[in-house]
Amino acid sequence: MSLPFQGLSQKIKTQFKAAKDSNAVVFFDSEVVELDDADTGIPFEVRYVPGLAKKPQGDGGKKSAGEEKNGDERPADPFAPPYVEELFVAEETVKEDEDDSGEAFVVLLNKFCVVPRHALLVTKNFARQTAPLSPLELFATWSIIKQLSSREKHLGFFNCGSESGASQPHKHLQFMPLSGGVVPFDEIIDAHKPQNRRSCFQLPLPYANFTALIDPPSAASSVPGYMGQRYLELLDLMIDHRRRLAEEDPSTAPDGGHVRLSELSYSLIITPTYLHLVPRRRETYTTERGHALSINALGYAGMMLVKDQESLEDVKKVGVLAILTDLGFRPVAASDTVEVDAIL
Ligand code: B4P
Repeated sequence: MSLPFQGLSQKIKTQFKAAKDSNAVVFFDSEVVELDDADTGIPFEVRYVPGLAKKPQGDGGKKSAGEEKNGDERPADPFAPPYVEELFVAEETVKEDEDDSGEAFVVLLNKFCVVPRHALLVTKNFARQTAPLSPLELFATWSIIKQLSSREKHLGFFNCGSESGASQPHKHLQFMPLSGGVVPFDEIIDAHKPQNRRSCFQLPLPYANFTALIDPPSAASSVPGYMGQRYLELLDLMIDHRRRLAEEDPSTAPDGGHVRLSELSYSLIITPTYLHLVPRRRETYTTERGHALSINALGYAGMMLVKDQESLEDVKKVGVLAILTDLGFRPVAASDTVEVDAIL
């Protein structure tokens, strides 16, 4: 069995060029500022995108801002068929094995694009963005990132929950090429990987975070189950962390006192070699001069986005790590390595 979405790299390239030329993709010019963190050595980058300040909030963009509505005034779902032809790249039903009916996915270009060839994997049928990822969703995303990265390094991400920065409720994962060829977190993750590569681990950072290395089995049919298992281990650590945090500090307990997965927000980063999950306390950071910065999973991959010059100056002053810390939860475990032996 081969990996799904073969030949995607060329399709995205061709489609992106045509969509940009026809203005089906709204492309925003940007400038990248490197902001290395002195203590951790993480080479954070801040992308300054002045044009995005003019993008209407909540624009699903299927037609123009707010133009297309359902009868009940909900904005239309931009990831539901029929697809905008210029943004459509590929469609495939991904299966675990030949007997499996599988799950259908569509790859679309990101309509509001800051990095060329930023694309989305969306479920063909509506699924909620707050639902946990299925093994096939993870497998499809990981397969795409792995294939695309053989030409140009790519990163995948998933914004889950009300505090994660997600603005679309239809389930979607995103992937984009890395302009610098590295994820700012690659080095610190490599430096702290445990001897037992099966153990999930926490990086020594001021906010809770959990990483699982990916060493997939050689048989492609076993990869979905393997990916699902690694992800479940991270979810398990996140739930356990929230429970222990609430025991220590009841003010951090979710409403109603019970930790429910469907109510937790988190940022998930997916690369060919690891999954990195950060539980989210808040979506938005307010800068010294009162600008609201919505930080999605890319922030926790070390790539932050600002839409105005004052915010850029404020981020430089306070530092990216301080912002990520403010929007995450404090870590509970004293040790930087957490053993997970439970099979969920
Ligand atoms: P979500 O999971 O809902 O949220 P998001 O990535 O944070 O993007 P958001 O929509 O909140 O935009 P923002 O101004 O913060 O993702 C939905 C995705 O669907 C987005 O990529 C969106 O652009 C895309 N989309 C919406 N309508 C669409 C349509 N009709 N057809 C196809 N795609 C559609 O950020 C603007 C952009 O900058 C986003 O793409 C975001 O991912 C990206 N970005 C954020 N931080 C970045 C960084 N550090 N570097 C590069 N890009 C960055």
